Amino acid sequence: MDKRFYITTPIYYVNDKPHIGHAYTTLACDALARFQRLDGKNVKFLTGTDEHGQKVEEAANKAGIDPQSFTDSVSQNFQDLAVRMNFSNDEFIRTTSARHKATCQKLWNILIEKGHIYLGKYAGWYSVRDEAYYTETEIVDGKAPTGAPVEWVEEPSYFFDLSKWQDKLLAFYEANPDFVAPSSRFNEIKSFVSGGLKDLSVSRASFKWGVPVPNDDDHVMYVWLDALTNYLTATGWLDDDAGYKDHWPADVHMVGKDIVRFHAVYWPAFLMAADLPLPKRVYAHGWWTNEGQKISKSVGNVIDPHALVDEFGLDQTRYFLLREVPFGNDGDFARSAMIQRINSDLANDLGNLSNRVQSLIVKNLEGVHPDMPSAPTADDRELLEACDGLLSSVRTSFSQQQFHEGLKAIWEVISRANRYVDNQAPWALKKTDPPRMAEVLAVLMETIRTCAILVQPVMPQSANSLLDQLKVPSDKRDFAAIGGARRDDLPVHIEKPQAVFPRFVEAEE
Ligand code: ME8
Repeated sequence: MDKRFYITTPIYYVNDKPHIGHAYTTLACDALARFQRLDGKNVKFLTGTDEHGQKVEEAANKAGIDPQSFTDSVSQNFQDLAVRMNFSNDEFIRTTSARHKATCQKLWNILIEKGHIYLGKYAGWYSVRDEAYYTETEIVDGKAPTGAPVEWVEEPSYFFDLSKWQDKLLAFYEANPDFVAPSSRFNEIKSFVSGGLKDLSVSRASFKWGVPVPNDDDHVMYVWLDALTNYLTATGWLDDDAGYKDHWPADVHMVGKDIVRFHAVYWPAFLMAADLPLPKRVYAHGWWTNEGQKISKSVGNVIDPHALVDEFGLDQTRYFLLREVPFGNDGDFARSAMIQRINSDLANDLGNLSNRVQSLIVKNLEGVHPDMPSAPTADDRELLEACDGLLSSVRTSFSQQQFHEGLKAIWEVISRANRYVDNQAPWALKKTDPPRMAEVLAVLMETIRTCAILVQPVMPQSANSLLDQLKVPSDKRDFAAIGGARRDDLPVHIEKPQAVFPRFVEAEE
């Protein structure tokens, strides 16, 4: 098994505060990074901020602050969010760092040496909001296809010979059918590339806030060449150190659907041109709307992730975002759906199950963890087999970034356990058959232990509280601890449980 795993988020523009969309992408990466660590991989999880370009320069000007101080403060908001959301990124990269700038210049020099960059003149449309060039045919009613305003730009520019990479890109897509997911996004990319590629302007000469082009003070690099290179910077490619060889190519670049073209066309073309290995996968997730409406500053309906955590709780928010919407689809944030998930999936299905079972053990067995049945019944076996099969199905779902499917599979076992507890009625067995009651509680404890281990990537704090209650030692919480052979090492004595997943009650008006 390949033991290393490198996952990246987009680096976010520091023109504004982070919102739910930014939190969502990084959360998905965090869940996957945590999953892979628990599954025995050596993980590198990178996030950071994209601090150059005209959009950031304009935002700084508007705030009346020099761009560096402005980016320092806005980048800090993203770093604070990562702490607040309990993201486990190994590194937070900033594109204004000296090391990153030097890495961009190294890549640039290689592309120059290999003859893939030449000086010319750009005349065409540019959207500052998208930091993207658009052709005449892409303009709709005087706007970018994304709806962003465009301006006419004419300036000297360096170009990357993107047009020469069409066939190689198509051949690469053909040979790597999992390179872009979901497949609908991959089809869009293939048809875009099949339609022909124009050389790409990779420098700007009308402002200064960017990585200087080597040997030409009049130009700064196009912000996307600079930004994409962050994935290499973080590996130590600049100094060719061991980290680079250990971690490149990336296993997953997680992005939103708005920026898949940059990651699935431009980035592989730059890398091929520099003779560097290509990332294994680009996953483009969908967009969140708020109660059915597009999220936008002008509508005033931007969802602040801090506010969600304040009101609903951290793990509740994390669970909702990954469970509610099939990953890859667009999703709508509805308060009622959030409350439903908290009260039904978390408080009732998992929280009550675990409280009920532990309380019965405390009450009826003096807190002593019962032994597994020596001769399990068909019902016992059915539930235990469902538990033991769970890791492999959740692993498949997570490795395809289908987080909602993985969570659904866990909750199917939790529902099964709830049916089992009702059918077996351990509270009644207390009077009629105490040894059988103990067996039933042992099977249920095993189910709760398995599910608690498996929900750690999505709800790390709550899962830990649950595993603390079950007295599972901290070195027995990884995925190697799941399954038949491992359940016998279980601890001995538990105490009266506290609710880990409280119900959400709407505050009185
Ligand atoms: O594009 N729903 O940065 P950015 C879901 N700097 N995700 C959303 C979202 C929404 N409503 N809004 C934003 C950039 N996102 C570049 C990236 S990478 C080398 C450079 C998420 O600040 C989603 O992941 O505009 C999207 O791709 C990203 O934020 C865009 O962030």
